[in-house]
Amino acid sequence: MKRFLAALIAVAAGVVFVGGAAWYASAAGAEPPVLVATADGTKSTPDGRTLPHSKMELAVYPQAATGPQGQADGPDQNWPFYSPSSTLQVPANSLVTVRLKMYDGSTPPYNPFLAKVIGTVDGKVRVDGKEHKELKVANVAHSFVVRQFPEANQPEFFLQVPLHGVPAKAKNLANGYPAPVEIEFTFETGDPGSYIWNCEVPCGDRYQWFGGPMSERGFMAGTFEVV
Ligand SMILES: [Cu+2]
Repeated sequence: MKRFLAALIAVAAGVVFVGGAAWYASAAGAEPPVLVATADGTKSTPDGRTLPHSKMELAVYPQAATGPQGQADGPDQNWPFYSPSSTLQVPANSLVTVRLKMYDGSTPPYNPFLAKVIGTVDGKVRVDGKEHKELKVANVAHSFVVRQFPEANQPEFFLQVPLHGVPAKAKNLANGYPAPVEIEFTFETGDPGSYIWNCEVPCGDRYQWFGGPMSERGFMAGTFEVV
């Protein structure tokens, strides 16, 4: 019986170890394939400089379960996510225009600061063609916030763009989603550096809705390389 117990304990310890390793690997977050901004000629800044221009197409979906690609194997099928990737790469010393289709409804942030646009080239975000310096808190669905690693010794870079949600009453189309809100913003990059981005509104789960997808690459967090 003693030997049986010892064997049982050894097996249990093995299960805990392997499970723990798998948990750690998933917590570390698999890095989705890199999405590189595509070159698109040149563009003028509001202060009259002409810089190389590139563009990037993104979308935010409310649920991985019905998502179009990639995220079907995510840790939770009800998590909202950025598509087609959360691993982003943009060129240095350039203007970059992001066009984002928002398919999710609003999750208002707890603080109106998070509804302000900071760091775009004109201080604005375009929502279905209309320009805004900030959004009504109640309309914010997610946000795109790029920032430093705390210990970083590299060019300062900060960008905060609140993303307008689809109206609560919007009806789903045949593809299972409402017509998306078309969001556009342009920012200027400096010298090369490695940054991270997060959504900063409480769209997740667990404690105060800042867990789950909020800390998972492939969902509401990722890397942002300026090269
Ligand atoms: Cu979010």
